[in-house]
Amino acid sequence: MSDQNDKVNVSRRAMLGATATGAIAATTGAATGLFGGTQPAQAASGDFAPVPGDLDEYYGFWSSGQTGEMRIMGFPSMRELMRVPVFNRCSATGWGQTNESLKILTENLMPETKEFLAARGLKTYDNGDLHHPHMSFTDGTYDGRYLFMNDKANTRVARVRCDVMKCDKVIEIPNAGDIHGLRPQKFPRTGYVFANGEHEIPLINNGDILDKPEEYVNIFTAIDGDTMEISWQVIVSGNLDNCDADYQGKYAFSTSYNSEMGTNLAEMTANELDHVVVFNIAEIEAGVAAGDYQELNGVKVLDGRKGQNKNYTRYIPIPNSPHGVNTAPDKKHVVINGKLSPTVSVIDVTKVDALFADNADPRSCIVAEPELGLGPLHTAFDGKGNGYTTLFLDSQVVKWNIDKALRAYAGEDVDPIISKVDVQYQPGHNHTSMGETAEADGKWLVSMNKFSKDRFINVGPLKPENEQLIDITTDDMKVVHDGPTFAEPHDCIIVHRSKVNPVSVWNRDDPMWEEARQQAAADGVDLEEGADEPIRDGNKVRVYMWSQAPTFSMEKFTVKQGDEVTIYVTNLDDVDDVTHGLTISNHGIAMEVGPQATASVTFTADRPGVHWFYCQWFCHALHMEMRGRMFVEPRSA
Ligand code: K7E
Ligand code: CUA
Repeated sequence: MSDQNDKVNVSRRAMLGATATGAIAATTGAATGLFGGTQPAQAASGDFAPVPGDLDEYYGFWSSGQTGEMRIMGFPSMRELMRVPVFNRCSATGWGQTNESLKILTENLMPETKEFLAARGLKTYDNGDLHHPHMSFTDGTYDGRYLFMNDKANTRVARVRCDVMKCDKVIEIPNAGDIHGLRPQKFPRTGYVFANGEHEIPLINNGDILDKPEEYVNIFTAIDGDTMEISWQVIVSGNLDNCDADYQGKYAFSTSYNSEMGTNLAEMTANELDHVVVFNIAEIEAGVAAGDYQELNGVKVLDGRKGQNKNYTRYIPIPNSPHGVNTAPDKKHVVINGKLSPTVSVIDVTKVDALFADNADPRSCIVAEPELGLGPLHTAFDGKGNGYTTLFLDSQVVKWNIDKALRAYAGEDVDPIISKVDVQYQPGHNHTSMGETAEADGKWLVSMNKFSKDRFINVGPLKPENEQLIDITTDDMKVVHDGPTFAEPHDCIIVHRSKVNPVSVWNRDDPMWEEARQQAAADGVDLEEGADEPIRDGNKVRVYMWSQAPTFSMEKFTVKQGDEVTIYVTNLDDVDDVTHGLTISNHGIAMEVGPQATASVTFTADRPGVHWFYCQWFCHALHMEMRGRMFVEPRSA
């Protein structure tokens, strides 16, 4: 451990120590260091090893935090297979630059956002903070249609199509402040995608209210997963962190670590008890139908704050600053992870009805509250009645039995903890194979650790994180693999490969390039035939090319300085793996063109001279020769 690391640890310890409750202090004692425990020897298991040519049993869909993309991993080998740009700008694929991607990224931005960006010469944001990727459900399990994900940085939610593994919708969420927790409805289907606004802001955030936190609110949003339109929003008391839905289709649950509505650390952590908000979906839908809402930025906003005497929400007190919410595959229990409290709180969803129907004591639905260790953040499940909870401060994962926790809470002398394993280090999310569905299979757990510390050779001050693969088929969990990752996967899901069936070649009728199709038709051009010469329309010039390894249909074309040029490339190759690209030298332009896809890019040709365009996806023995010239005639000529 270097001095520098020691300093980081000390300041983190001091920070958390200063805010910890008495409950934590009592259980930590002096013995538990932040990096306590010894490292286990690496188990020699052949199961996970990436044998060349072997295919993985699962898809892992990984977030990437502040990188803004989604990643596809082979699991359990933990080989990174693909990066899917979503909120980020991608140099390889042209995401954020092609007309097709810009349409998706801009069509659902609010008018004032577009104005704000335009003033800075931007069409869309080129950063994002993607925390939570989740697949659409049908009847309590993954259905392979879509993946949904949040952008905490710029208050957006996106959808990725699982047939082509490309993003097809990005929406900005009005009224809410910075979307964090996101989960799809599990039953009967998705259905709704629930999204939590984490950061408190005025409901109408136009500058009239500034430093008056008492007038700030937080917003819970339900999005229609089929149309990606916002169905409704609910104003809540306190902030919103993570959420999950039940298997009955009745409720969604969101944690609030800032029930205090504080604006600094001391205020946010002041109360011993924060809460979980329960959203009653049928009651909210009835409220919408009855017109009990205000319309703000085109969205129906209901008031679910405490003291409204409405049946939209209930607030369940939970010990200090709860973070993760995880619904168990038994379809009955929801685990709330305490973070500053060493406990998790287990909700029985069948007891939640009484909170709404009879105004029962909100805590009456809590059926267990086992003390598991320091800094519980997230819980995963094996489908065999056990939970696996990450302990951030202890740098451990704890395996515990739900039934034993219920019995202990009822007064029986039984210890719910089965075993603990050290992880390296500081775990946040964890996830089990199929673990957030009714088909949790209890084979694998991945622990997503925020620090890698001494696990890899030094790459400078910015270190990778470390994701550890854990065999959970036996009671003692075995760490079998370390996997470094770049900034910063928060969360992942592990989906059996039978649930996902992507295509290898695009369908020519795909809606992705509908605008290109329409423009070509207007120009009398068949996208697959291309045009021999650029088509001029005032100072707008359209170039239609096809690509087929190793040639483009045009070896040269001429435009005039100042022209607004759009180049359409249709890839006629229709075999797996033969992706082409189009890069225009010294223009900052590059895009991917998948097999049978059409892609387009628009730019102003303002550099007179000879500029080569070339294919940047290695496609053929003569890939280097796959290039042509763009002549830009000077304005004076
Ligand atoms: Cu990092 Cu899910 Cu954003 Cu917990 S969240 S760790
Ligand atoms: Cu086409 Cu390289």
